[in-house]
Amino acid sequence: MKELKSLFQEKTQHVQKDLKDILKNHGDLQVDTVVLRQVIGGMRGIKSMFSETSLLDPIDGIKFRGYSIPELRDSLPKSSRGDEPLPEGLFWLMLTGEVPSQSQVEGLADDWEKRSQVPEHTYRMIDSLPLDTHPMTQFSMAIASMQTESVFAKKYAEGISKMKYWDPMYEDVMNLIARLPHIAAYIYRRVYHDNKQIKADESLDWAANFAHMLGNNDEEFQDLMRLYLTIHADHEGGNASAHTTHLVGSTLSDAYYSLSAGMNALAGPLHGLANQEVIKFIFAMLDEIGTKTPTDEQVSKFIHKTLDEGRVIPGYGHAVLRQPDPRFTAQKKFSEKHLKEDDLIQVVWQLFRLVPDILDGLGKVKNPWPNVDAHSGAILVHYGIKEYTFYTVLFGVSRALGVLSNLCWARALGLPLERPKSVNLEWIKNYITENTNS
Ligand code: AMX
Repeated sequence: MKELKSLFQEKTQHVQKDLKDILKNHGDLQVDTVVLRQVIGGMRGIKSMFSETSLLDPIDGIKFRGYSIPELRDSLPKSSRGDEPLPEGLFWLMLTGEVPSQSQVEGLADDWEKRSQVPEHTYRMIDSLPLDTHPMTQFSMAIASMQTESVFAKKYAEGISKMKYWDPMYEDVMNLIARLPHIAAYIYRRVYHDNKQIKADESLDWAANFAHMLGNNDEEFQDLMRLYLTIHADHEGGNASAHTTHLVGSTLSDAYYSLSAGMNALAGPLHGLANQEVIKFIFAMLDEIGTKTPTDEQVSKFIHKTLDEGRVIPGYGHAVLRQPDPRFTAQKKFSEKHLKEDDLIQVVWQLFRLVPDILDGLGKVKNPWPNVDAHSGAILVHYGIKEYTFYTVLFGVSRALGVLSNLCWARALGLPLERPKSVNLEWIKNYITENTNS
């Protein structure tokens, strides 16, 4: 169907040109409470979602129920074997707005441990996929495959009152969170370690047990996982994975469908997949330059070459942030404490010194600073997790904490079906004619 394809391409060129002109000449034209630039430009900054768990400030970064990342590191309960906050505590905080006690997080970890049995058919489904299926595909499909277990779907079919939706949603959410590390570790061991699976250690906390099932019992790595699973958990409601989970949930789809959809959004390279793209970018750069310790000049040249090829610098930029991401800073602090001498970590810091000025020089990038994904890969490589196609799954296990607590809230508050209004080119042109002198 060559004719259809070329016709389509021709049509897109016209609309592209029209939209570009409209943005240039009428981008600031008010449409209801927003401007045309926001209608066409990915809804940037439109306040149109309600989300209790966290709030993102362009300068200060993410605050979870009012707590910044440094404050979380001080306030949340910790394991007796580490310095980093327990993600169980962050989940409790996001769900209730209260910092839990040590015994409350231990109780939550016990509860998740009891709920952690993954249905057999999920393992069989994963096993049926080709080994080279991207781990995010395996992860998303595994989550969807557990939908057979949904308490919400069962209760809905029985005719539950809408006042009670939150209760089966809470049960689904708790069951899902309990099982995610098991599925993720299973995929990791299946794909990269000859399917040699490692049994859970019930004595460990949620993150440390995950580290253990991945195959690393180093206490420093377990602490990294506590930090990692805490800082990636939430970034208010409008980011693509949170928004997708919320949108799908708003149709009263259960937590399994909703999270699986959210993970598909996380799998995009402009979102969570950027963590694998960053390390790929660094490896390609070191490979091309032929050294582990490149000069600033060599690095700058590679960055310019990447931009000249029409590609983005992964790990840099953000739709909301306008400062270095505090999640990047938290990982930098961890690395300054534990991994200062690591060559790859030095390259991450070298990029941090060089990339922002280069991006600024383009004159169009609104935020030239590193985001969360700029740092994580190099740390994981240090602890032996070198298989970067797995990185976004790690992000996903953490992101589930935020988006699933939001799902509980959405059902508890009876938040409605999401249904924004879209408009077409003809509508926009008529609107401009009716509302301007042109
Ligand atoms: N490298 C090169 N160009 C970049 C850039 C980067 N890191 N960040 C933004 N730009 C470009 C955009 O592509 C856009 O170019 P265009 O006008 O030719 O289309 C222009 O600068 C303006 O973009 P923006 O308003 O500054 O950013 P945005 O809100 O549209 O996009 C983001 C935000 C994150 C998608 C973008 O910065 C990007 O592509 N970064 C690299 C990928 C990445 O690191 N993603 C992870 C984000 C965090 C996460 O979700 N995990």
